[in-house]
Amino acid sequence: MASSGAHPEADNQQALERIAEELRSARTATVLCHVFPDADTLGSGLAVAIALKRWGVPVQVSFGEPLGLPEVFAELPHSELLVSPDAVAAEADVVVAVDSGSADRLGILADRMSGARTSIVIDHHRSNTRYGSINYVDPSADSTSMLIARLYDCLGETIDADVAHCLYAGLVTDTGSFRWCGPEAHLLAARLFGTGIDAPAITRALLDTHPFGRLAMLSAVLGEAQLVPDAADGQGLVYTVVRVQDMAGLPEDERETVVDIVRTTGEAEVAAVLKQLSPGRWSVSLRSKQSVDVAKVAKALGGGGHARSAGFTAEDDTAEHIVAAIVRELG
Ligand SMILES: [Mn+2]
Repeated sequence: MASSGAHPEADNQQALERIAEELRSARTATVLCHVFPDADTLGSGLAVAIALKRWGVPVQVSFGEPLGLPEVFAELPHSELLVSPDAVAAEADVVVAVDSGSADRLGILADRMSGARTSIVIDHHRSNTRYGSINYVDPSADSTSMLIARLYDCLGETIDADVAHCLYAGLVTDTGSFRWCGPEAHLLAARLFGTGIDAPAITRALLDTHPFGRLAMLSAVLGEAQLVPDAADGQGLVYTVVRVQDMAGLPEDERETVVDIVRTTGEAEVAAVLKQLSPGRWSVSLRSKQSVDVAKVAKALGGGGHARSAGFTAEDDTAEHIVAAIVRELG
C-alpha cells in the first residue's frame, strides 16, 4: 500500500491523477471527515462533494462524532450534503477520507473504507498511515484544502465561490490565519479571493466569534494553568485542564480554542491542554514552537499529528497521570 518509489513527488502526482479518474467514474460516493471536525476537514470534504454533486453523483458527507454540525460551521456552503453517521450508506463505489491521518480518526465510520470499491485518502498529516487503496498524502502542504485545490486543477474543475469558501475555511484555520505557512498558501488565498468570497467574514465566523460564556470558561481554565520549567529538557511545558463542568452551556468546539491561548506562553516550548470529554475520558492537544516534535509524543501515547500540532486520547481517572506521561515522553 505505501509507496516505496524513489520519487515521492512523482508518485504523489500519479496518486492525484488516479484519484481524479476514480472520482470521475464514481457511481456513488461517501466523503468522510475526521471526528470532532475542524474547518479543514469539513471544507475539504464539502469541496470534494461539490464536484461530485456537479456531475450528478449521489454523495454523502459525514463524520463519526459528535452528532450534529457544530454551529460555527453552519455557514459553510452545501452543508446540506452532511448526514449523520448512522445515515451513511454501508457501501459506496468510492469513499474519500479527508484530513484524517488514520482510520481511527474516522471513528465509527472507519468501516466504510472497507465497504468501498475504491478507498481514497487525501491528507497532509506526516503521521498518515496510508489506509486507503489510493493515498494522496503531502505533509509539506499547509492544509488538506490546499490538496483539494490541486485535485480541482487536476480534474479541470472550476473553483467557484462556493468551493473557494470551503477551501479558504480550511486554509485560514490550518495556517493560524497565515501565521505559519509557505508561499503556496498565500498564492492559493489570493486565487480564492479572486472568486469574490468575503474572506474577512469567513475568518471572523470561524476564528473570531465566541459566546459570552467563553470568557468565564477561560477565566476558570487559564487560572489553573501550570508551568513545568524542567520538562522537555528544560525548554518547558505549560498545560491546563478543561473539565466537563467548565464547558457547561458552551458549544464543544470552544474547548479547542483554549490551546491557542495557552501555547503563547513564552516560558514553555510545549503546550498541552487536557480536555475531559466525560469522566475518565480525555482528548489531549499538544503544541510546540520550534524544536520539540509533539507528533512523536502523541504517537507514543496512541495519537498522532504534525510536528508542531498533535493530539491523542486517553482513558484515565486523573489528569495528573496524563501530564506525567507527557512529561515522560518529552524527556
Ligand atoms: Mn488539516
